[in-house]
Amino acid sequence: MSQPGKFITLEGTEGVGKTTNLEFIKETLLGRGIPLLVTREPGGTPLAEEIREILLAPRDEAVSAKAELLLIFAARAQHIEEKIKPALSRGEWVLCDRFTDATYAYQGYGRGLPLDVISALETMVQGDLRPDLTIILDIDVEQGMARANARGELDRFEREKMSFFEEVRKGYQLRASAAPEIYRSVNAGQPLEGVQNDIAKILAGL
Ligand code: T5A
Repeated sequence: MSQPGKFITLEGTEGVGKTTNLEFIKETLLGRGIPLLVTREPGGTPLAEEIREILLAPRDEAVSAKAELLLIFAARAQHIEEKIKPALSRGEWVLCDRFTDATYAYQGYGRGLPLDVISALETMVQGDLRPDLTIILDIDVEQGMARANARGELDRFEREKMSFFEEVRKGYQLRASAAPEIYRSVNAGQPLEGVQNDIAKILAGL
């Protein structure tokens, strides 16, 4: 999609430090005078945030992987129409905490749903909207989960088995290696200063 503003997404498995580094990216871009909208998925608008609550709440009823996938794309459709597209057309850059790569990684590689179904929904919901840059924070799954556990109560996704997150991580790595012109992978297992130095170099290149 040709748009005046750039669309940047941040991805990774649990406890990888997205929230921490999102703030760093935001400060770096604002420091350069770039008009910026910071948002997240699932969520980003009141309706999409309600869907997020449904998705993340631990519950006794098993959640069908297909229901999960459709809820995620329902939230995304709302988010794109109401928030992301208007910001890009105003010339703002959009920095989004997770986007469709998370769907490929979690619902595709993690849950085992067909990637071509996800791709069809992606086309229906997004048209030709795709990120200009996706930074994938990569970390050993156990190290990431140790960080997530230390933070407190776990949401419905964080209660999954380690093998689930190994698949999710593999999914991110496969997507990153298939399109190196869009994806940049950062070793998130190193001390924060090192992570942020690597991110700063990527942003400078942009
Ligand atoms: N989901 C989402 C899907 O299944 N499909 C989809 O399509 C989408 C969009 C919620 C869930 O939704 C699922 C995936 C998710 O499970 P979320 O809230 O973005 O999405 O996911 P979380 O991974 O839970 O995100 P968080 O923001 O809660 O965690 P972060 O960002 O990974 O981690 P953060 O920054 O809070 O850091 C964790 C801890 O580590 C420390 C921090 O201080 C913090 O205490 N830390 C470090 N410590 C040492 N060294 C470093 N380098 C550190 N970096 C951070």
